[in-house]
Amino acid sequence: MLGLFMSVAFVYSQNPIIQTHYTADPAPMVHNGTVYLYTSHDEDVTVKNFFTMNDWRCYSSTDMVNWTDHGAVLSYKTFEWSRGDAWAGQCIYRNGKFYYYLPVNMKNGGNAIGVAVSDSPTGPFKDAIGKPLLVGYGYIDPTVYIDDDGQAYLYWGNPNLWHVKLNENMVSYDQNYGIVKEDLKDENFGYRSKKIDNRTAAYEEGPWFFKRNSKYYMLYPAGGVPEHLAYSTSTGPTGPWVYGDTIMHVIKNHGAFTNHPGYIELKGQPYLFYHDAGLPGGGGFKRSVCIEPFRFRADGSIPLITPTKEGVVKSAANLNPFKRVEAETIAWSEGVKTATDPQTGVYVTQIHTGDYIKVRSVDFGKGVKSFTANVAAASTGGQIEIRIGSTTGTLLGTLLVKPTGEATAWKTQSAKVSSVKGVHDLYLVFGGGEGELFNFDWWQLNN
Ligand code: FUB
Repeated sequence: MLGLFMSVAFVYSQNPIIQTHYTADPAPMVHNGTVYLYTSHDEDVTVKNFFTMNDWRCYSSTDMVNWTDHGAVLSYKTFEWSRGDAWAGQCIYRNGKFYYYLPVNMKNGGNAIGVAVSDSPTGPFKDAIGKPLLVGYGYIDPTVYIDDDGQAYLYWGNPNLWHVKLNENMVSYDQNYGIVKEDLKDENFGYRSKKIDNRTAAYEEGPWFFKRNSKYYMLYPAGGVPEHLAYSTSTGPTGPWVYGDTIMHVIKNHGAFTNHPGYIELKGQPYLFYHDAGLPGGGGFKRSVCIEPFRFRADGSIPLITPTKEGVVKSAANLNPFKRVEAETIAWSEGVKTATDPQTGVYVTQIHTGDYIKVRSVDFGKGVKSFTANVAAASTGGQIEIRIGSTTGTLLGTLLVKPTGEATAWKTQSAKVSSVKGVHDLYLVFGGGEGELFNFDWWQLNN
């Protein structure tokens, strides 16, 4: 009954955009037309009623509605000098490498920012310098931006806001320029109505720095907790900052007392990324990333953005189902989780009867003849119904998933499907007996 209620409630949902894990602190990056979304990760089991965060995950999309899970791309253990607390970071591309700036706690308990590097946006990442890049109390939540003249800036901090000029190698900073601390005044970072700990201005943490049309923007959670999102602008990369306005009010759902902004523009459409606690079981330590498209005003100011369940309504591209589509490419799912296997990478698991995956804007072209899936089932097996429009929409065909002997003994299996043309939302609806049915690696349609 609860399942039925959830299905009805979520038919039109796109937010939160990831349903297989709790995700927080979105850090989107556009690289060669693909959006890579880096997130921190709230564990399913919260320890000592506090942030329980061990690794960072990556998802990608070319259409802003279907997100492919690349799994955990690094953990706090990547930094040998860290003891945990994998909080909010940001990744950026320069000179053929991806630099990922991440806050963790050191083995002695102090805050530090590390930098990891990879040749690929989806990792593996390794510690770039084998030691912290920056160490200091409140040194969390780094945001990085490379200006048009090639100078890179790293801002960070709670409850203060600091910045450095990164050197071109991206793994050290200009020691002569030093570490600059902002003077947090109301006119720069908003009026703080909740006066705690001698904090001034509304700025709290989680800055997101970018430039658009020669204006520099700083988005940030503000006000103390529960946090709203606000922004400031500047004519230069190092200020002076002028307070803009609130861009998202406090989200009143299930106690997400933090928020965290991320921003990209794709195909001329600006998107605000943030987090709430909107998944079942969600809360302050079980958050979920969401997206809202928006428009800047003509003067470059940012309007108030309302958090919605619909999120991105118009996909930025159609999905081609005639080449391998990862099962973990998902617009919406219920019941399933993802896991990683050394042979096949990320796959969909914990599949039970009634669970489903929705894939949006699938272009069936001039028609389709069969459906192939790479699956593994220790003993039980089950079935995948291939439907369009909804979980009870037109049934194109059913793949009977036969046991393959082991939970990760992958085999392709196929079924005939009745033809359909044009663009549709595809639903893969799972069925069978009791318990876990099978694991699911990828699928494709054949014509
Ligand atoms: O996710 C842990 C912390 O909560 C982040 O570092 C902050 O920005 C807040 O979202």
